[in-house]
Amino acid sequence: TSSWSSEKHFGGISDDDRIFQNLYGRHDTSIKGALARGDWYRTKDLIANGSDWIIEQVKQSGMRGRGGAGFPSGLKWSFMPKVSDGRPSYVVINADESEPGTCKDREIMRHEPHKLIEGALMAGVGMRARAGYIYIRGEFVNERRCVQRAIDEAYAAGLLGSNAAGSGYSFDLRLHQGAGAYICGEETALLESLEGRQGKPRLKPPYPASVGLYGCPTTITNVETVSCVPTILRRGPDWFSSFGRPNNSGTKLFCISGHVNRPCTVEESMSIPLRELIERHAGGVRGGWDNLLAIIPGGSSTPLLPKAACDTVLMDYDSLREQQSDLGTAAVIVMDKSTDIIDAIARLAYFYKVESCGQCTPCREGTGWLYDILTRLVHCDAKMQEIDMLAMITKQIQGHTICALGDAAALPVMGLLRHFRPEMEARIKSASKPQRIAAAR
Ligand code: L3W
Ligand code: SF4
Repeated sequence: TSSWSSEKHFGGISDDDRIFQNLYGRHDTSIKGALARGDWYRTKDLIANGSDWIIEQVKQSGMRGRGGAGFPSGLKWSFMPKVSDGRPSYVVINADESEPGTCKDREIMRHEPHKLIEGALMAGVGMRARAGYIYIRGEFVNERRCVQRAIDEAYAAGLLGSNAAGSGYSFDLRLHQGAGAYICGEETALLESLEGRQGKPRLKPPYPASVGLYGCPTTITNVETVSCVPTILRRGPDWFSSFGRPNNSGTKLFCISGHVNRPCTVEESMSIPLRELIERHAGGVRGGWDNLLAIIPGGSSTPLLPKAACDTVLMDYDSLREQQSDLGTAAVIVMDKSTDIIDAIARLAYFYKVESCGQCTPCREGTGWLYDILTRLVHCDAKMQEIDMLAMITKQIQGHTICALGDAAALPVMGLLRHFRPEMEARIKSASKPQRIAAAR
């Protein structure tokens, strides 16, 4: 089923190899504690190696963007202009973490904010940016306080602003709070929102590296991605790429929720087997592995996997794509046999319907149709031909919209059709009503 070698072991990294030493906030989160853990250590010397060196190190590490798309980070950052045409360049940190199941960036902002800020400075120098903005999710009130406190501490210590960290480089960092819209996590909607308009995605190209914030070259990059950079520069790209498989390198934060004994967010090696991840860190599936029904492996936008696939799949881009799913944000949502799987996917369809910005007809109308049909199915009120209609709607949405939200709405339904069609047909044939009816709506 998968191309991985059973002789190679990808899981169980040592504490020393964890980038996020204070992920659970057991130690001092202030600058004093951060300095004691090695943050901001000889930052000036690392910056002195120059912009090209920073980007090259990130490229060599093989790190892929941790916000969901998995685009190679060093390559993306290298799209920024090396010589200014008169416009300033900006780096924007996407802290709008809203993907259902995803709760990793918030742990960094709560407990390791100095990794984020030091990483923002290094990314800023690498991309020759004059300033950085952190766009934080509206609901993250406590996280905003944590990050703002850390920014204030960094300014007071001379680590940001003119001559940041004694490097001779000037870099300002500002925090901006969103208003609670999922779509503002899409990079161009985020820019619109940052500029003071409604968060509606822009057509790409032009990509933000050419025309971004205020019409200037901009790179939008995820909190976890940026926060890994100081450690990559200190320990070297080879250290980072020694974890996981080629094309899937590094350590990674995984968020494990749902029907497990101990839900958690944990840093592990990329390519760890999914089963090992759950059993080692989340106390296993409630009622044992045999009680597993399905898992959404990478946040709500990634298609679910039935138990048989979960037995063997590795938690990386390539292995999950072989199973027609994706690593996404590495948010693992576990569902045991007590789950009404149709109801669960109907609930996600409701989320995308509500969060669609409404610009594109296939997304605006299609997300509503997906939700309506799935809801009828949950209530045993659907007709058999509506199952094919669901499939048709997903095809009409996918690839026909301005941004990835349309695809994200279609993919979970496609996963349901792929793996649970017999259950959908049985629901229609069944005369009895289901026990559980979507309570949250
Ligand atoms: C210059 C090119 N830049 C691509 C850049 C592009 C962007 C990045 C990835 O995210 C994913 C989706 C879900 N020249 C370029 C270029 N770029 N080609 O590379 O781009 P792309 O288009 O592959 O993806 P995207 O639209 O940035 C969509 C996932 O996000 N998702 C999850 C969201 C998660 C959260 C959260 O809570 N953290 O919101 C939702 O759809 O998996 O694959 O920077 O500019 N030729
Ligand atoms: Fe808006 Fe949906 Fe179109 Fe994205 S795909 S721009 S969310 S209507």
